[in-house]
Amino acid sequence: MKKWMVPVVGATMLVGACGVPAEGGEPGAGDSSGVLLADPWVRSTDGSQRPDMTALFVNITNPTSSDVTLLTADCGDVASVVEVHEMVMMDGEMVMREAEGGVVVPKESHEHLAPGGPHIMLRELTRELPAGGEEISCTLIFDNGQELDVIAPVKEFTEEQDTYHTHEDDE
Ligand SMILES: [Cu+2]
Repeated sequence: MKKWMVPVVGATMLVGACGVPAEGGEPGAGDSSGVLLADPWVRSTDGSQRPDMTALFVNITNPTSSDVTLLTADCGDVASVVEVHEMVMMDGEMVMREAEGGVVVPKESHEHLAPGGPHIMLRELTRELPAGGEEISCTLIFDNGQELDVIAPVKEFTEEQDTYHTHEDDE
């Protein structure tokens, strides 16, 4: 199976910037290039009420003319269970659940995996993940056959990162 390598090691400051394939993307390359990943990070377990779980976030851009679905991810031995999650409104509350069939990245658009939105859930962590301590290597698997590697630094969650995501129940 083909592998597309996306150099995302150099962390950019473009957290949440829309539609910017930070590095490795060829602007205007169009259809043939497939989906692109930018700004991956993993939430630190520092101060977490549930240090046994965390999530991977990344911006996915789909410049192609077909919808592409993120099916699953492989993050090695850091977590025993890796699931693609979505947020849904239940009884007036946003709750997460496994995204049946994956998360769709619409054609010529993008999907932000971000706090408050869809994410890659890492459950049954095999160790704690202090901020700044390490980088997590994951392979994201899409229904168009792409398997994209990311190297996600472990970072603390900040409100700044959350402001890029709007919820239906925001003021
Ligand atoms: Cu989750």
